[in-house]
Amino acid sequence: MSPSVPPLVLTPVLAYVGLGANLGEAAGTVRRAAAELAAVPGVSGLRISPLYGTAPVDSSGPDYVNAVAGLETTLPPLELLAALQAIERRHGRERPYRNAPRTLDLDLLLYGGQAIDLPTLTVPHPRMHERAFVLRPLMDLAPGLALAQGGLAGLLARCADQAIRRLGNL
Ligand code: PH2
Ligand code: MG
Ligand code: MG
Repeated sequence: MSPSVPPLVLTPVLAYVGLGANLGEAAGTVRRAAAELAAVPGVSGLRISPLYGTAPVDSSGPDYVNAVAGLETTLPPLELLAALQAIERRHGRERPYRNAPRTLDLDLLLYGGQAIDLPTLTVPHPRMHERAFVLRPLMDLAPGLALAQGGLAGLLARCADQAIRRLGNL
């Protein structure tokens, strides 16, 4: 008899993804991107925050539409990143220069409690703690969450100069 191989069961990781768009039909793009992300093999239980209209931060062009998605995933971080970039490309994302206006930006914000420091991926996202367009929708999904820099409400209070308004539920 051959030795039995135990079934490989991967424990899903709770990850958060930031969605942003400020070119084209931004709200529709964010909605479609969330649906595409929910359908990625290895992703389940996606929850999406309300959509927010936000003034560009260190960026230019029209106001952004932003949201945050929480999901369970069995994909390793770089595979999840590759899936996000594939969705960005499908929506015509171009990268002419840093922080250029974009049809779609999908940022891996948090991957469980892991700290990742690779040439192509830094998690937690290095600027998320100072951006209302991330903190506000993240608070809708995970009000009790704390980052290394502090709780979401306290961090958000420090971003009072960043214009943000709720557009409605997805
Ligand atoms: N993304 C950036 C830079 N600035 N500003 C807003 N309001 N929303 C964004 O998603 C955003 C930004 C870089 O990815
Ligand atoms: Mg970004
Ligand atoms: Mg990005």
